[in-house]
Amino acid sequence: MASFGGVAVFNARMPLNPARVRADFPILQQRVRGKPLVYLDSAATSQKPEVVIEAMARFYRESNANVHRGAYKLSEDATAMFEGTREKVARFIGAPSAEGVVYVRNTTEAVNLVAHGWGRKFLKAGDEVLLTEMEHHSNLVPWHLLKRDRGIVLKHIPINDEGRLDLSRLDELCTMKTKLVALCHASNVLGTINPVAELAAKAHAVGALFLVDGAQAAPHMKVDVGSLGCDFYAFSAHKMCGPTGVGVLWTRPEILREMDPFMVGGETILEVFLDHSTFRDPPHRFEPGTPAVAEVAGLGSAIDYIESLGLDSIHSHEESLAAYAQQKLAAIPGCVLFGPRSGPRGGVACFNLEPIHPHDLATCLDQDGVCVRAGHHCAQPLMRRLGVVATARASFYVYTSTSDIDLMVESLNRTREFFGCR
Ligand code: C6P
Repeated sequence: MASFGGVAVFNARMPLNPARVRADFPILQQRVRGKPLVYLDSAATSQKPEVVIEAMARFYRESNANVHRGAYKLSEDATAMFEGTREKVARFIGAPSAEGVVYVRNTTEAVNLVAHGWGRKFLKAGDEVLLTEMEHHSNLVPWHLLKRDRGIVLKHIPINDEGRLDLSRLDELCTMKTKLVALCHASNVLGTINPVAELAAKAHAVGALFLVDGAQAAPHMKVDVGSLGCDFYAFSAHKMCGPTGVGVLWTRPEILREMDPFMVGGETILEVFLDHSTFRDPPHRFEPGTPAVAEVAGLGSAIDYIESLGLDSIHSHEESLAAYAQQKLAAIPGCVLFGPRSGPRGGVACFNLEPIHPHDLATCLDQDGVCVRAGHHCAQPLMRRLGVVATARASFYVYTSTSDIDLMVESLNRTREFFGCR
């Protein structure tokens, strides 16, 4: 919880004060090459507030034990925290119960779990999976393997030049042959926020299930899987102030009960004989081996922290930052911006500064303590659609301020001078 003198200072309706929020993040207090750290790569991973770091350290100092195994108090306490956090996660995404909440390592593992546990069991040759042109590789490659192994057909909703989904051919693309529609809630490259509820209704109208990759949405806006109409919702703790190594796949329990486990062994089973085994009910059937217990403690603390700031406040803070960044970047000669310039969007500004290669840009910005990502952002098909091999990307979170963006822009201008750009 963000607190000053132990008192919570933000709520859902208050605008964020990034300078105060920044004080909660020990890593942001440091200087890099003698300059204040300007961290603009939160879409890759967010920084962690002291409360989250402390929750994990406290778990190891005071409560460390394996879960679901020990008949002693330490293990019972660890199990209570682990299962209590599962309920907190369910509340966080508006799920009616914790039964559908499976702890995984990250969003990538979550999508793979759906492809293996549901796709391999229920999809057959000729069945169609509808994706989009703006997907992260995590929501493309698992389906490529099912195309290879099961003969499923992949279709893709194109994007328009603004960087939003072009839904004009949706009736052609989403038909009775479609068994799953799977897309990102928010793009990690364009910042586009997709019309998830509308697409869920369309998917369900043709009898398809609906998967949402929420990696770039759950940390930044209020998610309600019920009103969005999701059957699967995936996200990673490390992008929402939590630790690496834990993520969530939420699945509508009726579907989860029918899915096959993807990895099996200890924890997933009811009874094991020498030649066969029987499996536990969800969610435990899908959580093999010793889980990331301390990381789950960190995830619980991260949810408390971002809820104390207010998801609505976080979203409007980032929307204003994105608009500010686009305006400042557009004023730099040679700057090409990608992604929607108006309407709902997330806290991402993707750009190139011609003729400088984005990797060179990122290296020069680093000299000024400014961290941005450069590359294809694990979205190669989208890069091809944009006609580039790579871009630079600045991405924002609760601790980002307009002065961080100003420092990036100053550094970009110095970089232009260094490269002799006119
Ligand atoms: N995008 C980025 O810099 P993992 O790595 O499993 O926690 O998240 C994968 C993932 C899935 N979907 C979307 C939309 C994402 O943005 C990401 C992660 C990072 O953009 C790392 S490539």
